[in-house]
Amino acid sequence: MSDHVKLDIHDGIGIVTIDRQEALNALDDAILAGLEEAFLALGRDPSVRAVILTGAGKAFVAGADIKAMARFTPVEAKAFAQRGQRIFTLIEDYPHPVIAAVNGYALGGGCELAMTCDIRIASDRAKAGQPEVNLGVLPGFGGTQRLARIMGRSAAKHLLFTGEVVGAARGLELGLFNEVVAPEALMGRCMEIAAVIASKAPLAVSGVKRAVNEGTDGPLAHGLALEAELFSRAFATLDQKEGMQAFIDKRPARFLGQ
Ligand code: DAK
Repeated sequence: MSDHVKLDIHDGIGIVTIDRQEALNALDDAILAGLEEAFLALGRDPSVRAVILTGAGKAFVAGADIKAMARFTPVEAKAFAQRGQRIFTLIEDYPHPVIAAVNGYALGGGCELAMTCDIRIASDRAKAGQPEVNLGVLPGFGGTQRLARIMGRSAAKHLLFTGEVVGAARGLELGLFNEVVAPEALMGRCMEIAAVIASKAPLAVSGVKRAVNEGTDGPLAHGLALEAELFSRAFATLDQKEGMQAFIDKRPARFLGQ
């Protein structure tokens, strides 16, 4: 694994930590490569049921690396954006839930990274926003798209046009964060949520993620058709038989992910 991206896996929960504290975890090529490597490794490990993505130190991620970007030609900028978008999509499409533990600054590419995750739990010290307009650019890792989908176009445009950075409480009001907790409680709370998810039927949870991600941006009829298809596939799994038999037997279910 990359020097700046660590992956730990325990009890079905993967923890990915971005650790480049001297630059507040700013995203450079090495971190993008490390994130790709980590999520490909998670994808190969059948024991993993949920992932937590966080940053070391006082930042989640303070953005794409401005010092590296400052020298980009338009061609290099496009290649960087396409590479970042490909890796961010890999995280968004990872079949199990990904929880962002937003421990501090989540700015620009950092806010965009948190938005690829399914759930965002923030420390009360977190600060988030898309300040790219201060630098003469616009978001390049999906910020205009995902922010608007999460909080609505109007609230998203306000943040995107002004570059305003919001604190945890405002982020919660806007729907960017699911919960805000004390800094010392952040990882514990994320582990708690991940453990609940890990105890459920994994293929059913993956089906839910896919139905929401792929089904909610188009017409309702399309989303309902996708849900019906995924619902029917669940009846070809051992976990459906186990889950329903366990209910009838009045005992806890033991899910195998099959
Ligand atoms: N890039 C590089 N270095 C960064 C950085 C960043 N985004 N953020 C912080 N650092 C570095 C600082 O330069 C400093 O390094 P030294 O000077 O010590 O060498 C170190 O981290 C500590 O930062 P500060 O001294 O500034 O720490 P403070 O606590 O005083 O301030 C801060 C924290 C987060 C308020 C401040 O560092 C800050 O404003 N950082 C920049 C935040 C920001 O503007 N983020 C958005 C970046 S733009 C695209 C693809 C992607 C993107 C756009 C286009 N295409 C290819 C089209 C994405 C763009 C972005 O993410």
